[in-house]
Amino acid sequence: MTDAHRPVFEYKIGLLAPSRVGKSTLIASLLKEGQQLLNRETSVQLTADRPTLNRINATHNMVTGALKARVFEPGLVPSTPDPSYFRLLLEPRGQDLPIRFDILDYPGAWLEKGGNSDQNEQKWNECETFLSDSSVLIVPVDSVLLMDAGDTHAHLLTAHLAVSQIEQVVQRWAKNRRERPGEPAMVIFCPVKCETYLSDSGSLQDHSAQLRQQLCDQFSEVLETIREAAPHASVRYLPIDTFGCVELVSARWTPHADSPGGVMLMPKYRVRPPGTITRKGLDDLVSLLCRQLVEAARLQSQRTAAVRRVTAEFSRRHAEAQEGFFRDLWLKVNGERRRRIEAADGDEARYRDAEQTTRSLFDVLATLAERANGARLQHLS
Ligand SMILES: Nc1nc2c(ncn2[C@@H]2O[C@H](COP(=O)(O)OP(=O)(O)OP(=O)(O)O)[C@@H](O)[C@H]2O)c(=O)[nH]1
Ligand SMILES: [Mg+2]
Repeated sequence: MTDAHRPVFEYKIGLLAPSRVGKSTLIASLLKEGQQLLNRETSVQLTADRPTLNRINATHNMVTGALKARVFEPGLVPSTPDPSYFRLLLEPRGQDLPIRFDILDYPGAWLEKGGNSDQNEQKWNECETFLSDSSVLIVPVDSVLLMDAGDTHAHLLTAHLAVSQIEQVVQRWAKNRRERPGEPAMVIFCPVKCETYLSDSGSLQDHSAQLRQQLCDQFSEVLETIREAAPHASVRYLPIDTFGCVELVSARWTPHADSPGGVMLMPKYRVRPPGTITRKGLDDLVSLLCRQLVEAARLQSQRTAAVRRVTAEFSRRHAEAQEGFFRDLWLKVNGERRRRIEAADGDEARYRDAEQTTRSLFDVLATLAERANGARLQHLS
């Protein structure tokens, strides 16, 4: 979106996952990791507004405190009660060129049950609109469900992963993206809680291929929907450890009235000493998001510059047009010629501003591109 004089770059990032998968934890970790990574390695900084910081710090303190005390309960972070927006700003240092991205967090139960109640239905509709308008969709997937559901409960997996509900939102998103081909379109499947399955997290066994295969099998319809409805969309796979220092001890199905089949898979974790968070994959997620959104901003700025160039050329021609001796004299006397020249100068300055913005964004992109991706980040199509 661009106002008449100043570029405003705003993007939406949607998360798609049922309850208790790890959306809120992922958002909190994203800012923490983003600040560390970008502030350390690039000329770009990531900031957040005060309410966003407060919420993120609250989640972070709760989790780090528990890990230090070597306690890790799945119910540690309370379920999100209401939708909330996290506002992050990506700013090239020393330049007034903010790129804003809004991330929506909402109670995952609403995705499962379309708002869960009559009074929440309207709020859920707003969430759905945000999700379908998002430039990037992140789909966090519970790795324990993928890998440790067991044969007797395998038939419940699709329902517990909310595949059909995710597919519905993705379908609407893909249609929107197809109608706006100049805008970014990316879906990132992020298995979370995968510390136990990947050897780079300290696990003794490497189940990375199995994890990816399970995800592709379970989400095959969603992948197909994206391929058909938005073939230009980029689809990535990136397993993420938001804590890294925990290890699955057991996962048991326990009775739970509200869940599909009346049961829920309850994981039990052990904290690996010294209980310090060692995130994996989040640095790649931050880089990927930043690159995608800065590139989108650059293209947007380039389009603005192209439009402004045409306007500036037209204004200049209009300002300098010879319209005959008496008419030219009249234009000079009544000040119209001067007004036209001033308008042409203004249009030219706006064109140069847009050109400068495009160049600056290109420089930012070059800095971000210097960072090599980790081995976890893969293409899914
Ligand atoms: N082991 C492990 N646990 C995680 C990870 N991410 C989240 N969790 C835990 O999973 C539980 C649910 O995380 P939340 O972030 O609250 O999940 P949510 O998707 O926001 O849930 P709702 O708010 O109900 O929609 C919490 O106890 C987290 O500590 C991860 O990468 N690894
Ligand atoms: Mg939540």
